[in-house]
Amino acid sequence: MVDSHQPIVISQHKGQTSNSRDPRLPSVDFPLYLITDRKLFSAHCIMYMALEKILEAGVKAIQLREKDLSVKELFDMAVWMRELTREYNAKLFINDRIDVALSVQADGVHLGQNALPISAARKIAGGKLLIGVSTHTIEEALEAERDGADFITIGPIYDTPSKLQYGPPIGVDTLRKVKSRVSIPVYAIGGIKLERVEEVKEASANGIALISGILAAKNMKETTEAFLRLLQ
Ligand code: TZP
Repeated sequence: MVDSHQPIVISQHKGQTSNSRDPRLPSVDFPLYLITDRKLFSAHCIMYMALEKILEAGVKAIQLREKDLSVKELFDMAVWMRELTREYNAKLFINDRIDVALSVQADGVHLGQNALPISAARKIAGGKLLIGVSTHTIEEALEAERDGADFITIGPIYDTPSKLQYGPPIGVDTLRKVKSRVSIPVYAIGGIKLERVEEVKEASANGIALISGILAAKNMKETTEAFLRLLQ
């Protein structure tokens, strides 16, 4: 099969621990990576209020992931989220849309498997954006590192209604294998609740990424604090 991306591939950007990592990029230093899902809230303003509580509790990285919004709606939400995250000195990532990420001066873009290739995203973003990549298999994880991702999420580790389309959970053994084969930071994702943090830590994850573990919790602030304590 002809690789239609070949002509625009730029020089390889090595991963987080490589010497050739762009020095302009901030470090990937957050243990907890919160991902939005506005459908868990009755209105946008309720989600912003919840996010403020979560930021108050100490979350230092949020990914705006609202795949079904128009680009205009996503941009408006991203502007809000940039103000909010900046106030709490937290990093903001935008899912897939590098144009939106650059236009609101987000800290990074998070690419799904159907997004722009990492090399193209790097070409556009230069040293302005961290690049996170969603992976679901060992092969995807290796490829993301090879192509220059700054960090990856791998999952779903456990069963989660949030991601049924990726089939059965891959389990902590796959997480452990990925950790032994890549050197960029790896975030475990999918069905992670408080009682599973220990197991994920034992499998050497650098951190966890989640939606419902916090956004569907009764007390989001206390739950966030509990996650952060366990991740210390
Ligand atoms: N990627 C793999 S699983 C998942 C994503 C975005 C959903 C995670 O949601 P939850 O509610 O934390 O299981």
